Amino acid sequence: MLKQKLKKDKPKPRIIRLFPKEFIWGGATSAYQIEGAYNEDGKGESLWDFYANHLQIIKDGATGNIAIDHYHRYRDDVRMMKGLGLKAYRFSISWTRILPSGIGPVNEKGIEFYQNLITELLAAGIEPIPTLYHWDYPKALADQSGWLNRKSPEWFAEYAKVCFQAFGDRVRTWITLNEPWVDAFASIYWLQKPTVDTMTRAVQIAHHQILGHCRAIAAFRELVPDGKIGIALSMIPSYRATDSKADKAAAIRYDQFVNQWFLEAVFRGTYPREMLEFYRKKLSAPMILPGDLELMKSHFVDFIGVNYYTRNIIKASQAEPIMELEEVERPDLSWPHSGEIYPQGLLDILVRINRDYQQPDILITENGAGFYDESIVHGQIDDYRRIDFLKQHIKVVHKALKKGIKVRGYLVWSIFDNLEWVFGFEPRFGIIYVDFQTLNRTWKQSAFWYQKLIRTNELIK
Ligand code: GCO
Repeated sequence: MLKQKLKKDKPKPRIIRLFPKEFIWGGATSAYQIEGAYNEDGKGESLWDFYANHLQIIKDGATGNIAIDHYHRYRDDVRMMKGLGLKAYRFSISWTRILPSGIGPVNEKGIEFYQNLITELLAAGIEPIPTLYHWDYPKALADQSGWLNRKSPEWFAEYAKVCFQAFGDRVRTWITLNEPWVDAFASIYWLQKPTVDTMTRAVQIAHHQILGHCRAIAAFRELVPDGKIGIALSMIPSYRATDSKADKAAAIRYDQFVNQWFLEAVFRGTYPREMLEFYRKKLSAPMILPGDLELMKSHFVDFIGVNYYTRNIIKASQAEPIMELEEVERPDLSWPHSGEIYPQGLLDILVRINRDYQQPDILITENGAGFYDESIVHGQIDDYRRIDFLKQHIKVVHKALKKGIKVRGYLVWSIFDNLEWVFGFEPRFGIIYVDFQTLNRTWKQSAFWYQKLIRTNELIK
């Protein structure tokens, strides 16, 4: 009896996971999703400006014209980041703020905005980590077939050079592209339809993006010789639905389609052979010209950015005759927005990258959860579901560190609620709540939680 009572009163042991002193806690955003000021100070039109304003492809006709007005509020926003204790901030540079037509004349006002932002960040002790391209492609170049144009890698490198020259003396860590797979392929599902034609184009676009990435790295080595550069890839580990041979093959192919294609390109300068054959048979793409593979083989990343949200469960299917691409079994997608909560998938991906590509430096460049039903109640936003999500994934990061995997940092997506592409302003991903009418910012409970995690450097469960 007494024994039992004692047992009951005993506080549960607290499991404390300590992170290395130099671990980089941070947050991420992207230009189109937060900046607004879509036509101010000489900024040129981007494809997303065009989609939103002329094609109304975003839910409820929403646009990024104002977004969360970060362009005018960046000082306050950085102050909040400082309050959170962030060590790093990943943002993206709007290509058409710098080069309104994509190539050609530089817009000094655009340069000035990012100089000011970088100054604020450095003064706040926050490392700036810019992404050069987070999907807001210059409309003027899109009119010349965009990434489909054989010149597009060169265009991207020209823009990258301008950025390296302008900011390279103060910015050490860079990211070339955000999620080329999503940009090239997922956008087909959002904006068009998968057909032989659209898929053929997507494969070619993905190839040109990789070439652009390599050319940017080439320029980087010259202009910012002591900096580090990487790419942010959407990693979606794929698991077979059953043990059948067909499902197994389908899961492997899906993995090559989404993950391995890009991993091989940036680490080994090549593409997975089977996938290449598959594409060639179905689509007669990609067209790889002499010199392309040589370029890919001479410019590798210094680190890999992993964007992780969820996994896919794959079963073989006749459902999509175009690609005979596998069917993705999606669990309830309504909660959270980003899919099933599956932290093990993050560990699996980290273990695999570590094993297959000589233990590279890894930065978690995005991880987070979006919800549709958050609101302020009595001045508070109790987003316990997000806290739980973050805890589960950060726990996995700690596990990876214990295995010796070189995860250098973790950037939560996102610091602020923002414009979630075609889904508009409905799903909220921020640890800071934004009232989209007044644009007021309010810390959610997850922000307080994250602040404490950063301050103590320990995850307590
Ligand atoms: C991404 C996108 C982000 C999204 C986030 C949530 O890189 O996947 O860059 O812009 O907002 O992923 O879906």
